[in-house]
Amino acid sequence: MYQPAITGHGIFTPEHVITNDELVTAFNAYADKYNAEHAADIEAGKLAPKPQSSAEFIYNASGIQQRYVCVKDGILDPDRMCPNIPPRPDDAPSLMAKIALKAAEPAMAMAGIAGQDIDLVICAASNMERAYPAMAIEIQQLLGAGGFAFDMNVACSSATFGIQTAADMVRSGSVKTALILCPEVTSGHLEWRDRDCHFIFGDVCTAVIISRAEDASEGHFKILSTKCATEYSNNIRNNNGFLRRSHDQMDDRRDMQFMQNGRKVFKEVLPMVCAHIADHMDKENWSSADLDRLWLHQANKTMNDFIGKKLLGRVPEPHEQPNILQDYANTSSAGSIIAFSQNCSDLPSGAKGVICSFGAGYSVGSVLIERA
Ligand code: CO8
Repeated sequence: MYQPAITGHGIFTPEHVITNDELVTAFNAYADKYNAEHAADIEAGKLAPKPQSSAEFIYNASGIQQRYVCVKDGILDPDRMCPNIPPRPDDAPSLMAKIALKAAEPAMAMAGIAGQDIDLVICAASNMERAYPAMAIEIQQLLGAGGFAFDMNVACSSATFGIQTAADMVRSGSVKTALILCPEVTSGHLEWRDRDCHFIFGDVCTAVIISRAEDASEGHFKILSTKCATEYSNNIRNNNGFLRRSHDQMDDRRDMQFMQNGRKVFKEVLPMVCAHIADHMDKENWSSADLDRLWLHQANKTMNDFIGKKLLGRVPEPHEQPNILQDYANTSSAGSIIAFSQNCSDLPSGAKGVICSFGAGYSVGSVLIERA
């Protein structure tokens, strides 16, 4: 058995920013247009008018101030309301592979490895650009990596489930060096025409390298323990699947994009996550005093504040439970890894922390780490 460790990590942040104000201005123009076009049906009570969105509501309800997107063109156009991403020919790298390479680069530099040193690539994200061949195999080829590669989708929990999968393989010796990528082009499956969710997501890609601690340079993070759990729920759902054509459902239906009952998710997932992390720490004989840092999934600031307080038994200092969602919004599987990557270099040897992601499924994954 080998000791698995996080030996490299990196983030690719897209260049385009959309602030809450920009988003709300575009949404409200779309809503006004929709209401004018459907005035007769709205007047007759056959259709509900589209209500206005509000930047103040967005910040107060979520803590989000802005989000990054791979392609801004189209999203703020009241006649389109989704990104204008041209299709790519089959012999050109896919968008997810392109951003994955950009996140892999700094992670590999930190780990001091080249593509050929990697023998497992996992593409772990909440949606894949195509059904097959696997995105991960395309990335494996572009990196010149060996071994094998596969995709996995556990929505917002994909990163921690990917880390557990890779860490177990490194521990057993079946894999020496794994790269876990979370390329999230959430802008492609977000319903920008729905004020309940149009503000929630942003695009990004994260990369984590897991290798044997014995081969790693100073400053790596030993993966001491991982724990994943799932519990079926329809409260976060996207019905866009391969049976669409067979169901005669090729029209632009609402349920072909992200849908959620946010209030229910909030109420049901919060206790699940608190209990999950507490049980995991308990199992490893960690008390709250052992915990130096919490890198939580980035969906909602109030949610994270609650979890931090529950686990530490007091209000955490900002550096103990760093949030990044004010800048990135919810980036699905990537959020906890961005929080980790941007807020771990100051930790001294022996410091302990938990990376935790949670979301659709429901799913929750936690990773207990210690700085070498
Ligand atoms: N502007 C103004 N008012 C608004 C807006 C808006 N933009 N949106 C909603 N309102 C209104 C509502 O209509 C409602 O009005 P009323 O009281 O008259 O009915 C009122 O504001 C309150 O609405 P909510 O109850 O919905 O507001 P909340 O306080 O619950 O906040 C949140 C909404 C922020 C969504 C909150 O519920 C939340 O964060 N919940 C947790 C969600 C969560 O963690 N989800 C995880 C999903 S991510 C995941 O698993 C990955 C999925 C795959 C990725 C998909 C990528 C696209």
